[in-house]
Amino acid sequence: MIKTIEHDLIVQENEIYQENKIKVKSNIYTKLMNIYSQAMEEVKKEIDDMNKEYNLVDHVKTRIKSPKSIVKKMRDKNYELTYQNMIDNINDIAGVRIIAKTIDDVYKIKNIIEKNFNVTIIKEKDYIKKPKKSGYTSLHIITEVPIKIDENMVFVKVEIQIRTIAMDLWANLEHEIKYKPEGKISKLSSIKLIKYAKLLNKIEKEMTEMYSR
Ligand code: 0O2
Repeated sequence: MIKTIEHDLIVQENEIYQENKIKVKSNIYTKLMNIYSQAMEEVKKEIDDMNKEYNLVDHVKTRIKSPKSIVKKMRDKNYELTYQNMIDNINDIAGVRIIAKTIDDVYKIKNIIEKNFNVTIIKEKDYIKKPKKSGYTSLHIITEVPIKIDENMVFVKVEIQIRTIAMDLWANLEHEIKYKPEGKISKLSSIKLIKYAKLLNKIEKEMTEMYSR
């Protein structure tokens, strides 16, 4: 039987009905996050199994989005802070980042996920073919992972970001630079960051050609 995550929880917890507003210190919030963690772990297991067979992955990172980041994202996107809005619209509460060695491997990994994993891809954003204005490159897929809770099957969203080591280096440094305590970065720094992203991409492509020859 297909149900959304919140259905069972609404039945179990009157609390969600009382106000419907997210309360990060409530049981309902903890339960929801546990379900997201379970889904994330399922994906991680499948990646480990895939890697035993294909050896395409350099390393994997997983994280559950912090309450602060969830609330910030909802505010930025102008969503009222309800559980329903969070479940429906915040796709990266459970996040898995796969770091691959080459751009070709990024797409091989995506194809294996699509064909072999027990997940459904519901959205794909290819920031490798079409980088973001900031210079950011990565392949994002939003998946739905079936999780059994009691006797019911629920489908839980997990965002998988697949990128190369070079793309990951840029994204991590850029993130640190952008969120420095001094606040907003200058126009010049933004331009430099775009330039470095392009340079790294060029170096990566040329080195990959040598490597695949
Ligand atoms: P954090 O700290 O990584 O959790 P969606 O609602 O799914 O359609 P979404 O999530 O609003 O779309 O946007 P997007 O751009 O597809 O994906 C957002 C995530 O991609 C970010 O998550 C980052 O992880 C990464 N990302 C996107 N753009 C950039 C960028 O310019 N620089 C860096 N370093 N990372 C980027 P969060 O929630 O912002 O943060």
